[in-house]
Amino acid sequence: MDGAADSRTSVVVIGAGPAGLTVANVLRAAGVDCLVLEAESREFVERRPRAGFVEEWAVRALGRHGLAGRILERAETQGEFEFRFDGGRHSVRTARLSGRRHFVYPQPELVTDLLAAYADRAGGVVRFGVRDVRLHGLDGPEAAVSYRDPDTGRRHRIACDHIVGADGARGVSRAAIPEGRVRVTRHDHGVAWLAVLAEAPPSADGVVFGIHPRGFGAHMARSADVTRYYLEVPAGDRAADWPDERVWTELRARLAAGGARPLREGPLTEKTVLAMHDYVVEPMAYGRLHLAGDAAHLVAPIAAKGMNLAINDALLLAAALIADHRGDGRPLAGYSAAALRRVWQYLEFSQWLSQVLHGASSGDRFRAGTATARLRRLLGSEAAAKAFAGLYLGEDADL
Ligand code: RFL
Repeated sequence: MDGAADSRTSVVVIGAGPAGLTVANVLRAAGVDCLVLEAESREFVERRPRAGFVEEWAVRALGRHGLAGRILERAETQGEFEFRFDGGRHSVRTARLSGRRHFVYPQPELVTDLLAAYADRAGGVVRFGVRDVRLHGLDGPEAAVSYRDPDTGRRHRIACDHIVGADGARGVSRAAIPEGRVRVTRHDHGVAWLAVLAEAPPSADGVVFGIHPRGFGAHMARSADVTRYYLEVPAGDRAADWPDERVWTELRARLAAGGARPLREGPLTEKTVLAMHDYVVEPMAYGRLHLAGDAAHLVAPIAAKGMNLAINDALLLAAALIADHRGDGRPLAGYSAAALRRVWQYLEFSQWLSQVLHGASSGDRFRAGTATARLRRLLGSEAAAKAFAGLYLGEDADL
């Protein structure tokens, strides 16, 4: 749409996920005007099930902005996990090895907290249910975002200095960048995972990775009465191919080990097949548009990194936008390079873990053999275990 803007703000944030809401909170606290546009309703984004692990550095960083109160109050922390293979159980004590822990905090809880802080306590504006969002003037002197109001059908146009594209993997921001101005690198792990949520208490204390010739299987404690499970499934399978009984049969087989508690079963409330692939957009910015979170990079949820990267991007970007607002454009110019350092570290770690988890079921003797060698090194060498724990907990971002 062309034509005059009906309002103006400094920053328009597209997407009310962890990335967009973190940026909006930090900007508002610093007195930088902003507005959030979200395609879904508030109820929907506050319930969408997804991530569950927040790394300790991310909790501390949110805490410095007053955004971690409820996490620190309510989240359980985990300091070890278990590999199961060849019928044996092998614990990796990540907290002892790295000095840090994972916080178990479901993504909808974090989104609810961030919305409460921004919209309810700080009086920030979020327009929910917006339709047909379009970006304008990305490489000109002033940008704008337009959208259709869901109730009136009227188009609105908001002029702004900067746009934060935090609209996830399927948003419109990335697609607004003209062809050839950014490089998109893709990687396919060649497998899919069936992600399920069971209305059942956990059957182990924390995370269990089952490595099995039939395919990888995982158990992740979420709360006293909800457990997340993953099953490696052939690429192209649909959720409908996996009735509940088939899921439990495979989980029992892949997570079996001497001395392990039997799985506590319950109704499966969510079943989604996730293709395990990654992409990275470089640079993460074009003109007045700055991408953050899954809009800029998708990391297959193999190592539970995506939401942590979204938070890292958001904090770097918010600080850079605040500096720009105060007349120093250098941090904004360096935002993409700074954010990409952690992105590539996490992609590399996810790929490493993917090879360990999927080697046994690959049907390839070389991949299976090297995966076992990695596992044995990790379990047998304190130095290898420490390096692993550091990456698992996300410390080595500045390498
Ligand atoms: P989000 O959360 O997708 O939010 C984007 C928001 O933008 C809205 N939107 C639009 N709004 C306006 N106009 C448009 N045209 C729009 N198009 C979309 C969407 O409705 C949404 O509200 O992206 P963000 O903020 O970048 O956050 C990224 C994380 O959501 C993602 O990386 C994680 O969920 C990944 N992930 C995990 N990450 C972790 O760090 N730890 C984990 O344990 C973990 N587990 C997971 C995961 C992702 C999973 N799935 C479903 C892919 C487990 C699963 C199963």
